[in-house]
Amino acid sequence: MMDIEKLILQLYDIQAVKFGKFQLKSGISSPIYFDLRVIVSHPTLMNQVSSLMFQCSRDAGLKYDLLCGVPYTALPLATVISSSNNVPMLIRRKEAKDYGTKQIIEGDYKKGETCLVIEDVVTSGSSVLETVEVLKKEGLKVTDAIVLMDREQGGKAKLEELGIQLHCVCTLTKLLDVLHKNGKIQAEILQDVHQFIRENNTFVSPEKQSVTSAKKTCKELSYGARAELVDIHPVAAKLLRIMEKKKTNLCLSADVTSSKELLHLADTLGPHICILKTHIDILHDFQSIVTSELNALADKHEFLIFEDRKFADIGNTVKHQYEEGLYRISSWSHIVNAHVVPGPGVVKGLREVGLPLNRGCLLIAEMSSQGSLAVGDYSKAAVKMAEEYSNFVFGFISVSKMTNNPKFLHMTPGVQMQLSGDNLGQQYLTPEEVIDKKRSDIIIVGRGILTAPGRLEAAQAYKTAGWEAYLKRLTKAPSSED
Ligand code: S5P
Repeated sequence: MMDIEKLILQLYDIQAVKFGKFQLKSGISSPIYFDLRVIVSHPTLMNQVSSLMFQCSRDAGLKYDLLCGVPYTALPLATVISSSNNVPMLIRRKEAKDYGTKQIIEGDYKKGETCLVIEDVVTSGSSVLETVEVLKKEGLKVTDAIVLMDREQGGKAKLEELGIQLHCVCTLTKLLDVLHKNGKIQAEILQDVHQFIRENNTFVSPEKQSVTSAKKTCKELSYGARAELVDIHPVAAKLLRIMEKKKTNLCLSADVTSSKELLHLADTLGPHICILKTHIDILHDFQSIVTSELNALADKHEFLIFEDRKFADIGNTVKHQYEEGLYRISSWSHIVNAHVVPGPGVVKGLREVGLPLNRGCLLIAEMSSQGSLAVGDYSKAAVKMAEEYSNFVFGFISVSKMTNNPKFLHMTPGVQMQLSGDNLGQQYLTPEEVIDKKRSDIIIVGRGILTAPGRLEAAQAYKTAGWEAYLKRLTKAPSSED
């Protein structure tokens, strides 16, 4: 069998490990990057890696009935281990096609059987954990995971705390030593990577948490930094840049019924907002000129337009509702939103129209109104759907932060500084509660501004309150993303 040193040199040769400047999923810039997907193009190496991983499980004396790879990179690794060693395997689907009804685990198993998890790289351990949770939900026992490369950034400790032993074929320290010894990387790179690993440990044990939280160096990303993430949606990037530049996280909910008043609001409050949200169907005097004038004002004052249409029908219907009819929403509105109740078809239908026009969509994960049914598993399904369709969906309407993935934006309605609700079920939170405590990104304010004696002054006050809450959050919140 191949030794670890040879394995490391081969991984380097096929560029499965790279040095430079790479943006990770969390937005953090890393001097090292693993792309172990390329192993599939090197079958001999694939066999060798798989046999090293199997050997690792033997050395640890593990007993298990089944294997399951963390999708997707570890799937072929698990397959080779399974077929070469005659161990049955399971496939975990990353996304159940229609929520709730489709099997999330494929393959035969009995409740109470033990499943070994296979993974390619571990950073914080959260991807392994996700698979562990799914397996456990199906009644399987999971106590161990085998990983090819441990980045030594806290994943092992986190998994251990949750009852999963992580066994690794290779550590980052070993990899760096071998590459340096063989003249593949210079001392400077070696130091850089070591420093990065030291400073970016993702795991803090509960006992240490209170001591270290005060001196954590790893802060939450600013709006501006999030705009530069490699996988950010173009509409989200534009919006985040506007927010950073204009120092505003205020979306005006311009719920007025006259076109003249709507355009006046857009022109006078435009300098203070990042988004103007419309309900175009409440205008009693709609004409298509209104939307072209709105677009001109959006360019003039640099804000985006969000038609709050809340699409909620089958894909084919919403496609027509978005593109055609009296309002031709897709032609002028940068952002729209949709309920997830019809299932993914609603997003697919909207995406067919919106994607070619560079539009973006928000999913309604939670609602501000009393007795809302958008809670629990429903809200979680909205997050999954957003992840699956993230080339079109870039965020959520929600009361609080739904995901730590910084590429998704959270927008929260039901914001007022004075009242706690209205007589029709609306419930209000203050800008500080929404941005600082609930960690949402954008406050959506309607009547808090529209019914104020001075709309301009009120908009300025909400802008300031929202921005101050954001600055407060930035200075204190550590990042918990993978
Ligand atoms: O859950 C929600 C989602 C939305 S988009 N609750 C809401 O209130 N909204 C919208 O936000 C609602 O349609 C309205 O346009 C705005 C809130 O208005 P306000 O006057 O209560 O601030």
